[in-house]
Amino acid sequence: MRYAFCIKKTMIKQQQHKTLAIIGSTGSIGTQTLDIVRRHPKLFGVHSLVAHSSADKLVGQALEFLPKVVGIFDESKYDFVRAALPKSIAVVAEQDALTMTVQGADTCVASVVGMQGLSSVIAAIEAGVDVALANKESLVAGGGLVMELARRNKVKITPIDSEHSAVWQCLKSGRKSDLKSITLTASGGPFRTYTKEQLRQVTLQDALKHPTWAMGAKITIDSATMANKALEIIEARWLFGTTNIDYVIHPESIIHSTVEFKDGSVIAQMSHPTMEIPIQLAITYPKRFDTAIKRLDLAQMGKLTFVKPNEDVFIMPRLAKECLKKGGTAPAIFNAANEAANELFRNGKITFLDIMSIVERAVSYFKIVDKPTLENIYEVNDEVYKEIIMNYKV
Ligand code: MN3
Repeated sequence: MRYAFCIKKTMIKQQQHKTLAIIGSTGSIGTQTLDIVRRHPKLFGVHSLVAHSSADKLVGQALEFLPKVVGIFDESKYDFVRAALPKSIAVVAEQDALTMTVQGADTCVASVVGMQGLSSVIAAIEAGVDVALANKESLVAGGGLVMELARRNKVKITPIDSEHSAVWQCLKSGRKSDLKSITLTASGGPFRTYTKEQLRQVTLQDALKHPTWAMGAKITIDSATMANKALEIIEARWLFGTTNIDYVIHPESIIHSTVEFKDGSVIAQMSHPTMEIPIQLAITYPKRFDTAIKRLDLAQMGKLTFVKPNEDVFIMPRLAKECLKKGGTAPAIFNAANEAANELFRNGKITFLDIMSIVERAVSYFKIVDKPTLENIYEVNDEVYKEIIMNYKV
Protein backbone atom coordinates (compact mmCIF):
# COMPACT_ATOMS: atom_id res chain seq x y z
CA MET A 1 0.00 0.00 0.00
CA ARG A 2 2.66 2.39 1.09
CA TYR A 3 4.83 1.43 -1.86
CA ALA A 4 2.05 2.07 -4.36
CA PHE A 5 1.44 5.46 -2.82
CA CYS A 6 5.09 6.43 -3.28
CA ILE A 7 5.08 5.42 -6.93
CA LYS A 8 1.98 7.42 -7.62
CA LYS A 9 3.51 10.49 -6.04
CA THR A 10 6.67 10.26 -8.16
CA MET A 11 4.62 9.82 -11.29
CA ILE A 12 2.69 12.99 -10.57
CA LYS A 13 5.93 14.83 -9.90
CA GLN A 14 7.45 13.69 -13.17
CA GLN A 15 4.37 14.69 -15.06
CA GLN A 16 4.51 18.23 -13.72
CA HIS A 17 8.10 18.63 -14.79
CA LYS A 18 7.95 19.39 -18.48
CA THR A 19 11.13 18.97 -20.49
CA LEU A 20 11.88 21.41 -23.30
CA ALA A 21 13.91 21.16 -26.48
CA ILE A 22 14.77 24.78 -27.25
CA ILE A 23 15.77 25.15 -30.89
CA GLY A 24 17.24 28.60 -31.35
CA SER A 25 18.12 28.97 -27.67
CA THR A 26 20.47 31.95 -28.06
CA GLY A 27 17.98 34.10 -29.97
CA SER A 28 15.38 36.49 -28.58
CA ILE A 29 12.61 33.92 -27.96
CA GLY A 30 15.09 31.26 -26.82
CA THR A 31 16.66 33.44 -24.13
CA GLN A 32 13.23 34.61 -22.95
CA THR A 33 12.13 30.96 -22.71
CA LEU A 34 15.15 30.26 -20.50
CA ASP A 35 14.22 33.26 -18.31
CA ILE A 36 10.87 31.54 -17.73
CA VAL A 37 12.59 28.22 -16.92
CA ARG A 38 14.86 30.08 -14.49
CA ARG A 39 11.84 31.58 -12.75
CA HIS A 40 9.96 28.29 -12.54
CA PRO A 41 12.64 25.64 -11.97
CA LYS A 42 10.09 23.14 -10.64
CA LEU A 43 7.87 23.34 -13.71
CA PHE A 44 10.44 22.85 -16.44
CA GLY A 45 13.57 20.96 -17.26
CA VAL A 46 15.78 21.66 -20.27
CA HIS A 47 16.13 18.58 -22.44
CA SER A 48 18.19 20.20 -25.17
CA LEU A 49 19.55 23.51 -26.42
CA VAL A 50 20.32 24.21 -30.06
CA ALA A 51 21.94 27.32 -31.53
CA HIS A 52 23.07 28.37 -34.96
CA SER A 53 26.56 29.74 -34.28
CA SER A 54 26.60 31.69 -30.98
CA ALA A 55 28.86 29.11 -29.35
CA ASP A 56 29.90 31.14 -26.28
CA LYS A 57 26.34 31.94 -25.35
CA LEU A 58 25.25 28.35 -25.97
CA VAL A 59 27.99 26.98 -23.72
CA GLY A 60 26.99 29.42 -20.96
CA GLN A 61 23.36 28.30 -21.21
CA ALA A 62 24.34 24.61 -21.22
CA LEU A 63 26.51 24.99 -18.12
CA GLU A 64 23.63 26.67 -16.32
CA PHE A 65 20.75 24.41 -17.39
CA LEU A 66 22.63 21.11 -17.89
CA PRO A 67 20.56 19.69 -20.78
CA LYS A 68 21.00 16.11 -22.04
CA VAL A 69 21.92 17.25 -25.56
CA VAL A 70 23.42 20.40 -27.04
CA GLY A 71 23.32 21.14 -30.76
CA ILE A 72 25.33 23.60 -32.84
CA PHE A 73 24.50 24.10 -36.53
CA ASP A 74 27.82 25.69 -37.39
CA GLU A 75 30.07 22.64 -37.56
CA SER A 76 33.23 24.72 -37.23
CA LYS A 77 32.18 25.52 -33.64
CA TYR A 78 31.66 21.87 -32.67
CA ASP A 79 35.12 21.28 -31.15
CA PHE A 80 34.88 24.44 -29.07
CA VAL A 81 31.45 23.48 -27.68
CA ARG A 82 32.47 19.85 -27.08
CA ALA A 83 35.59 20.84 -25.16
CA ALA A 84 33.71 23.37 -23.01
CA LEU A 85 31.02 20.97 -21.76
CA PRO A 86 31.15 17.97 -19.41
CA LYS A 87 31.07 14.50 -21.00
CA SER A 88 27.60 13.86 -19.51
CA ILE A 89 26.15 16.28 -22.10
CA ALA A 90 25.96 14.97 -25.67
CA VAL A 91 27.03 17.47 -28.32
CA VAL A 92 25.84 17.22 -31.94
CA ALA A 93 26.42 19.37 -35.00
CA GLU A 94 24.65 20.27 -38.24
CA GLN A 95 21.58 18.30 -39.30
CA ASP A 96 22.03 15.66 -36.57
CA ALA A 97 21.37 18.56 -34.28
CA LEU A 98 17.66 18.46 -35.01
CA THR A 99 16.47 14.86 -34.76
CA MET A 100 18.85 14.05 -31.93
CA THR A 101 17.90 17.06 -29.91
CA VAL A 102 14.10 16.89 -30.08
CA GLN A 103 13.72 13.18 -29.37
CA GLY A 104 12.64 12.54 -25.80
CA ALA A 105 11.53 16.09 -25.00
CA ASP A 106 7.94 16.88 -23.95
CA THR A 107 7.75 20.12 -25.94
CA CYS A 108 9.89 21.67 -28.63
CA VAL A 109 10.17 25.44 -28.52
CA ALA A 110 10.74 26.18 -32.22
CA SER A 111 12.32 29.61 -32.18
CA VAL A 112 14.71 29.57 -35.11
CA VAL A 113 14.14 32.60 -37.34
CA GLY A 114 13.45 32.14 -41.05
CA MET A 115 12.95 29.20 -43.34
CA GLN A 116 15.69 27.29 -41.48
CA GLY A 117 13.11 26.82 -38.77
CA LEU A 118 10.97 24.55 -40.94
CA SER A 119 13.25 21.54 -40.54
CA SER A 120 13.19 21.84 -36.74
CA VAL A 121 9.39 21.93 -36.74
CA ILE A 122 9.23 18.86 -39.01
CA ALA A 123 11.80 17.02 -36.87
CA ALA A 124 9.74 17.66 -33.73
CA ILE A 125 6.47 16.59 -35.34
CA GLU A 126 8.03 13.41 -36.72
CA ALA A 127 9.40 12.60 -33.27
CA GLY A 128 5.89 13.05 -31.84
CA VAL A 129 6.95 16.05 -29.75
CA ASP A 130 4.47 18.91 -29.20
CA VAL A 131 5.56 22.19 -30.73
CA ALA A 132 5.43 25.65 -29.16
CA LEU A 133 5.82 27.62 -32.36
CA ALA A 134 7.64 30.93 -32.59
CA ASN A 135 8.95 30.42 -36.12
CA LYS A 136 6.35 31.84 -38.51
CA GLU A 137 8.14 31.14 -41.79
CA SER A 138 7.64 27.37 -41.44
CA LEU A 139 3.84 27.72 -41.47
CA VAL A 140 3.95 30.41 -44.13
CA ALA A 141 5.94 28.26 -46.55
CA GLY A 142 4.72 24.79 -45.59
CA GLY A 143 1.43 25.50 -43.78
CA GLY A 144 -0.87 22.85 -45.20
CA LEU A 145 1.78 20.13 -45.06
CA VAL A 146 2.98 20.98 -41.57
CA MET A 147 -0.56 21.02 -40.13
CA GLU A 148 -1.41 17.73 -41.84
CA LEU A 149 1.78 16.10 -40.56
CA ALA A 150 0.97 17.33 -37.05
CA ARG A 151 -2.53 15.88 -37.25
CA ARG A 152 -1.20 12.50 -38.40
CA ASN A 153 1.39 12.40 -35.62
CA LYS A 154 -1.10 13.68 -33.01
CA VAL A 155 1.21 16.57 -32.20
CA LYS A 156 -0.15 19.79 -30.74
CA ILE A 157 1.07 23.07 -32.21
CA THR A 158 0.61 26.02 -29.89
CA PRO A 159 1.47 29.54 -31.02
CA ILE A 160 4.08 31.73 -29.34
CA ASP A 161 3.68 34.73 -31.64
CA SER A 162 1.78 37.30 -29.54
CA GLU A 163 -1.01 37.87 -32.10
CA HIS A 164 -1.61 34.16 -32.61
CA SER A 165 -1.44 33.47 -28.91
CA ALA A 166 -4.11 36.16 -28.51
CA VAL A 167 -6.36 34.59 -31.18
CA TRP A 168 -5.80 31.15 -29.68
CA GLN A 169 -6.77 32.42 -26.22
CA CYS A 170 -9.82 34.31 -27.54
CA LEU A 171 -11.02 31.22 -29.42
CA LYS A 172 -11.35 29.41 -26.10
CA SER A 173 -14.52 31.40 -25.42
CA GLY A 174 -16.60 29.77 -28.15
CA ARG A 175 -16.86 26.97 -30.69
CA LYS A 176 -14.53 27.04 -33.66
CA SER A 177 -17.57 26.54 -35.89
CA ASP A 178 -19.05 29.82 -34.59
CA LEU A 179 -15.96 31.85 -35.47
CA LYS A 180 -16.69 34.62 -37.94
CA SER A 181 -13.42 36.46 -38.37
CA ILE A 182 -9.99 37.16 -36.95
CA THR A 183 -8.45 40.62 -36.70
CA LEU A 184 -4.72 40.74 -36.06
CA THR A 185 -3.37 43.94 -34.57
CA ALA A 186 -0.19 45.56 -35.87
CA SER A 187 1.88 48.22 -34.16
CA GLY A 188 2.59 49.57 -37.63
CA GLY A 189 6.30 49.76 -36.91
CA PRO A 190 8.41 52.92 -36.75
CA PHE A 191 7.24 54.28 -40.15
CA ARG A 192 3.49 53.80 -39.98
CA THR A 193 2.76 57.47 -40.67
CA TYR A 194 5.37 57.85 -43.43
CA THR A 195 4.59 58.64 -47.04
CA LYS A 196 6.33 56.80 -49.83
CA GLU A 197 8.57 59.84 -50.29
CA GLN A 198 9.66 59.71 -46.64
CA LEU A 199 10.25 55.95 -46.85
CA ARG A 200 12.85 56.59 -49.57
CA GLN A 201 15.11 58.21 -46.95
CA VAL A 202 14.85 55.43 -44.38
CA THR A 203 18.16 53.92 -43.24
CA LEU A 204 18.93 50.54 -41.68
CA GLN A 205 19.47 52.28 -38.33
CA ASP A 206 15.99 53.88 -38.48
CA ALA A 207 14.40 50.56 -39.40
CA LEU A 208 16.05 48.71 -36.52
CA LYS A 209 14.30 50.91 -33.93
CA HIS A 210 10.92 49.41 -33.10
CA PRO A 211 8.53 51.57 -31.02
CA THR A 212 6.95 48.83 -28.86
CA TRP A 213 8.71 45.46 -29.26
CA ALA A 214 12.34 44.41 -28.74
CA MET A 215 13.11 41.61 -31.23
CA GLY A 216 15.81 40.15 -33.45
CA ALA A 217 17.02 42.05 -36.55
CA LYS A 218 15.14 40.06 -39.22
CA ILE A 219 11.75 40.42 -37.57
CA THR A 220 12.35 44.08 -36.66
CA ILE A 221 12.88 44.87 -40.35
CA ASP A 222 9.85 42.72 -41.21
CA SER A 223 7.80 44.83 -38.77
CA ALA A 224 8.98 48.05 -40.37
CA THR A 225 7.98 46.87 -43.87
CA MET A 226 4.74 45.22 -42.57
CA ALA A 227 6.04 41.92 -44.00
CA ASN A 228 5.74 40.63 -40.46
CA LYS A 229 1.97 41.19 -40.49
CA ALA A 230 1.81 39.66 -43.96
CA LEU A 231 3.53 36.50 -42.70
CA GLU A 232 1.25 36.47 -39.65
CA ILE A 233 -1.88 36.55 -41.81
CA ILE A 234 -0.72 33.43 -43.64
CA GLU A 235 0.37 31.81 -40.37
CA ALA A 236 -3.08 32.49 -38.86
CA ARG A 237 -4.79 30.87 -41.82
CA TRP A 238 -3.03 27.56 -41.08
CA LEU A 239 -3.23 27.73 -37.30
CA PHE A 240 -6.92 28.55 -37.14
CA GLY A 241 -8.31 27.14 -40.38
CA THR A 242 -10.05 30.27 -41.67
CA THR A 243 -9.31 32.74 -44.45
CA ASN A 244 -11.46 35.41 -42.81
CA ILE A 245 -8.44 37.27 -41.49
CA ASP A 246 -7.81 40.98 -41.48
CA TYR A 247 -5.59 43.37 -39.55
CA VAL A 248 -5.70 46.83 -38.06
CA ILE A 249 -2.99 49.26 -36.95
CA HIS A 250 -2.95 49.60 -33.17
CA PRO A 251 0.19 51.57 -32.25
CA GLU A 252 0.00 50.97 -28.46
CA SER A 253 0.22 47.18 -28.86
CA ILE A 254 -2.10 46.56 -25.89
CA ILE A 255 -4.74 44.50 -27.69
CA HIS A 256 -2.80 41.65 -29.25
CA SER A 257 -5.60 40.53 -31.60
CA THR A 258 -9.35 39.89 -31.59
CA VAL A 259 -11.79 37.26 -32.78
CA GLU A 260 -15.39 37.82 -33.75
CA PHE A 261 -18.07 35.18 -33.28
CA LYS A 262 -21.32 34.67 -35.20
CA ASP A 263 -23.38 36.62 -32.65
CA GLY A 264 -21.28 39.77 -33.15
CA SER A 265 -19.33 39.35 -29.93
CA VAL A 266 -15.69 40.41 -30.29
CA ILE A 267 -13.18 38.94 -27.85
CA ALA A 268 -9.82 40.65 -27.34
CA GLN A 269 -6.72 39.64 -25.43
CA MET A 270 -4.76 42.43 -23.74
CA SER A 271 -1.57 43.09 -21.82
CA HIS A 272 1.37 45.44 -22.01
CA PRO A 273 3.57 44.36 -24.93
CA THR A 274 5.42 41.28 -23.69
CA MET A 275 6.49 37.92 -25.04
CA GLU A 276 6.56 36.46 -21.56
CA ILE A 277 2.84 35.63 -21.47
CA PRO A 278 2.63 33.99 -24.91
CA ILE A 279 5.84 31.98 -24.46
CA GLN A 280 4.88 30.78 -20.99
CA LEU A 281 1.29 29.94 -21.89
CA ALA A 282 2.40 27.97 -24.95
CA ILE A 283 4.34 25.62 -22.69
CA THR A 284 2.03 25.53 -19.64
CA TYR A 285 -1.48 25.63 -21.13
CA PRO A 286 -4.11 25.15 -19.73
CA LYS A 287 -2.35 26.21 -16.53
CA ARG A 288 -1.26 29.79 -15.97
CA PHE A 289 1.55 30.90 -13.70
CA ASP A 290 2.93 34.19 -12.35
CA THR A 291 4.93 36.44 -14.64
CA ALA A 292 7.07 39.48 -13.92
CA ILE A 293 5.16 41.74 -16.29
CA LYS A 294 3.69 45.15 -15.52
CA ARG A 295 -0.04 44.77 -14.78
CA LEU A 296 -2.58 46.41 -17.04
CA ASP A 297 -4.41 49.28 -15.34
CA LEU A 298 -7.16 50.43 -17.70
CA ALA A 299 -7.88 53.60 -15.68
CA GLN A 300 -4.25 54.69 -16.16
CA MET A 301 -4.18 53.57 -19.74
CA GLY A 302 -5.45 56.62 -21.60
CA LYS A 303 -6.37 56.22 -25.23
CA LEU A 304 -6.15 53.11 -27.33
CA THR A 305 -6.09 53.91 -31.04
CA PHE A 306 -6.95 51.90 -34.13
CA VAL A 307 -6.10 53.01 -37.65
CA LYS A 308 -6.90 51.56 -41.05
CA PRO A 309 -3.69 50.33 -42.68
CA ASN A 310 -2.33 52.16 -45.72
CA GLU A 311 -1.92 49.35 -48.24
CA ASP A 312 -0.95 51.70 -51.07
CA VAL A 313 2.34 52.32 -49.28
CA PHE A 314 2.67 49.16 -47.20
CA ILE A 315 1.80 46.55 -49.81
CA MET A 316 3.11 43.41 -48.10
CA PRO A 317 -0.09 42.29 -46.28
CA ARG A 318 -2.08 42.74 -49.50
CA LEU A 319 0.47 40.66 -51.43
CA ALA A 320 0.31 37.96 -48.75
CA LYS A 321 -3.48 37.78 -48.96
CA GLU A 322 -3.20 37.41 -52.74
CA CYS A 323 -0.65 34.60 -52.28
CA LEU A 324 -3.02 32.84 -49.89
CA LYS A 325 -5.71 32.98 -52.56
CA LYS A 326 -3.37 31.67 -55.25
CA GLY A 327 -2.40 28.79 -52.97
CA GLY A 328 0.23 26.15 -53.73
CA THR A 329 3.75 27.48 -53.36
CA ALA A 330 2.70 31.15 -53.68
CA PRO A 331 3.12 31.83 -49.92
CA ALA A 332 6.51 30.04 -50.02
CA ILE A 333 7.59 32.35 -52.86
CA PHE A 334 6.45 35.37 -50.86
CA ASN A 335 8.39 34.16 -47.85
CA ALA A 336 11.61 33.36 -49.72
CA ALA A 337 11.55 36.68 -51.58
CA ASN A 338 11.02 38.55 -48.35
CA GLU A 339 13.79 36.64 -46.61
CA ALA A 340 16.22 37.45 -49.42
CA ALA A 341 15.18 41.12 -49.63
CA ASN A 342 15.31 41.54 -45.85
CA GLU A 343 18.85 40.15 -45.84
CA LEU A 344 19.94 42.35 -48.75
CA PHE A 345 18.65 45.42 -46.92
CA ARG A 346 20.43 44.45 -43.70
CA ASN A 347 23.63 44.04 -45.72
CA GLY A 348 23.28 47.50 -47.22
CA LYS A 349 22.72 46.24 -50.79
CA ILE A 350 19.23 47.67 -51.36
CA THR A 351 16.99 50.45 -50.07
CA PHE A 352 14.05 50.07 -47.74
CA LEU A 353 11.47 50.46 -50.53
CA ASP A 354 13.35 47.91 -52.67
CA ILE A 355 12.34 45.23 -50.16
CA MET A 356 8.70 45.71 -51.10
CA SER A 357 9.23 45.95 -54.84
CA ILE A 358 11.45 42.84 -54.89
CA VAL A 359 8.73 40.83 -53.16
CA GLU A 360 6.03 42.30 -55.40
CA ARG A 361 7.96 41.30 -58.54
CA ALA A 362 8.81 37.83 -57.17
CA VAL A 363 5.22 36.82 -56.40
CA SER A 364 4.14 37.48 -59.97
CA TYR A 365 7.35 36.22 -61.63
CA PHE A 366 7.99 32.78 -60.13
CA LYS A 367 5.91 29.81 -61.21
CA ILE A 368 3.52 28.43 -58.60
CA VAL A 369 3.46 24.69 -57.94
CA ASP A 370 0.00 23.42 -56.96
CA LYS A 371 -0.32 20.85 -54.17
CA PRO A 372 3.41 20.98 -53.35
CA THR A 373 5.34 18.33 -51.48
CA LEU A 374 7.78 19.32 -48.77
CA GLU A 375 10.54 18.83 -51.31
CA ASN A 376 8.84 21.27 -53.72
CA ILE A 377 8.67 23.83 -50.95
CA TYR A 378 12.37 23.57 -50.16
CA GLU A 379 13.18 23.75 -53.90
CA VAL A 380 11.01 26.80 -54.48
CA ASN A 381 12.47 28.46 -51.42
CA ASP A 382 16.04 27.83 -52.61
CA GLU A 383 15.35 28.93 -56.16
CA VAL A 384 13.63 32.20 -55.24
CA TYR A 385 16.05 33.06 -52.46
CA LYS A 386 19.20 32.34 -54.49
CA GLU A 387 18.00 34.09 -57.63
CA ILE A 388 17.21 37.29 -55.74
CA ILE A 389 20.45 37.26 -53.74
CA MET A 390 22.48 36.61 -56.91
CA ASN A 391 20.90 39.55 -58.70
CA TYR A 392 22.37 41.92 -56.13
CA LYS A 393 25.81 40.41 -55.71
CA VAL A 394 28.57 42.90 -56.45
MN1 MN3 B 1 3.82 38.98 -33.86
